[in-house]
Amino acid sequence: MIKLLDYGAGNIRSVINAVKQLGYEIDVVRTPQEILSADQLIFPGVGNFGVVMERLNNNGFIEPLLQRIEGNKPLLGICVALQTFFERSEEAPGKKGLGIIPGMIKKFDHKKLSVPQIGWNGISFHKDSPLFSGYQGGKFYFVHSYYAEMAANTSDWLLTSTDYGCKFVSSVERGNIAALQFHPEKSGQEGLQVLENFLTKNRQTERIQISSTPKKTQRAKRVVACLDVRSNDEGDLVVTKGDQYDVREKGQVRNLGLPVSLAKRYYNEGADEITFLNITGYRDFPLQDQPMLDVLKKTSEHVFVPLTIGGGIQEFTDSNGTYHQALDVASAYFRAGADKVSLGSDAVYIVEKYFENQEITGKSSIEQISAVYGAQAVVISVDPRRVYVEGPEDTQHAVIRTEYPGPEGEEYCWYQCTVKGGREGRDIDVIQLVTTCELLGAGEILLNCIDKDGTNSGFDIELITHVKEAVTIPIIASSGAGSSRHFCDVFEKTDVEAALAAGIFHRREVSIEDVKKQMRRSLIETR
Ligand code: 1PR
Repeated sequence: MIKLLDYGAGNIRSVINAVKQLGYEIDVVRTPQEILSADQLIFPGVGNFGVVMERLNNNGFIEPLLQRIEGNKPLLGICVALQTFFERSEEAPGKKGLGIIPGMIKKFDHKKLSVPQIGWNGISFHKDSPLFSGYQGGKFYFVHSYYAEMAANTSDWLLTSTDYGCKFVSSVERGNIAALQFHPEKSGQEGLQVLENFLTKNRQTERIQISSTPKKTQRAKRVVACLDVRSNDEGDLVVTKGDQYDVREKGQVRNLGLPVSLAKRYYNEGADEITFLNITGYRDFPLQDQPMLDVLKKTSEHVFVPLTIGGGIQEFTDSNGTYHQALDVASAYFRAGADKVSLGSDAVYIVEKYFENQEITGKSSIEQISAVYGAQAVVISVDPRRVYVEGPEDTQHAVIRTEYPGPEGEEYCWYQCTVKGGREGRDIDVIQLVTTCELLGAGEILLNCIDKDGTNSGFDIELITHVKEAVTIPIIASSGAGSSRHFCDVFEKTDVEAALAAGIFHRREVSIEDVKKQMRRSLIETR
């Protein structure tokens, strides 16, 4: 009788899949009574504190949750669930939390570090717990903008802390009640072990060495594997890869493998995250026929690191005249197992509209998805291309002076945003795009570069530096990786949190293990 509390937000499939992978049956809680009767209850958390509390309240779940906690009946909270244990959150000041632990949830307010924290970080123990039996010292996957403060009044609950600019509470435990700020279901083998420890009734208590002063935890730079997916000419969904976005070779769509099996391979090789881009999504409405949803469902059964999906996340009226919001498409992807959705073309159109009207309507897909699922679930995939100019006075757009002059020896360029997979350039530059998307509630930037894509010549460090200076949300550098050294270059020369490659991994020229080995040799923290 393991139950999962479903209150309608976010990706619960991942938790279900992780529990099943461990060999247990799990069922979803549908009534308040089941909250009390379940032997073990998992309370997953994705999204906004206020939305979570509202949904718990509307479903009549608050009272039985409090009773269960009072009765010390096994419960494991994940992510926002940990935050709901507290009294209030800066994320939704008008909403009350469960109030089991005194205190307020605060927003990270850093000058130097990106917010949200998205990525792998360590934990430091403040007491023993069988929940971490077998722990080998690895990192866990965190994704949050808000955190529980370390305060004297949390001390009887405090299990581990983590550092991200400040020290915060990364897990709590008292008796049979525990909650984790990180996602065990997305933290590879180490995370599955924690879940298994919770589910195993006769837990072996194995003492963890606790240092008297908790040591500072180190966060890792992420290595992301990207799978560009589309139908080939035979109608099969394949992973493809372009040169500067041209995916055809001798007229045929390149076929570099099947999406689900490649994703599994990358998970086993140690990818910190996997991204699927449905590259023709802008023209084939994703909810019409559903192969990408199936790819996600199957992948999330075996892959326990974060999954991002992009392509075609935009509003749409289908052939029956039925209107679908972008939020509907995103919700379908989250239900199928995605942790984040990425918006490409639609983000450019939204920013164009914003510059036309200079108003924040709350109605764009970025704002809507962010309001329901949280900023960390909204990635903006940017497809920029260089436009060379003689000097800054030749354009209205944000220029850089480049070390790599244009065809006529031009020393300046700006980065033009494109839509429809690079097929159409628009009058928006990359800085306008990323700053407006951040303002509207996006949580991360996937920064491609058409000039570099598929060239194996290294990341466009100039572009990445230009964008990194403009936003505070995390950036995934993409396009051009040709060697392990290129990953070290981008991490040494810029402050990006993650770097992504496609071609070199698909063609087995470089493995993810190779990249991580090289990073460790260069003293760059990895998972
Ligand atoms: O516009 O919201 O429908 O989203 C479409 C998505 O599909 C966008 O994220 C866009 O980047 C992507 N896309 C569209 N056409 C292509 C194409 O290649 N013809 N792929 C495409 C973009 C770029 C990267 C690639 C890196 C690394 N792919 O994701 O994986 O450049 O490659 P490399 O390591 O081999 O250099 P919408």
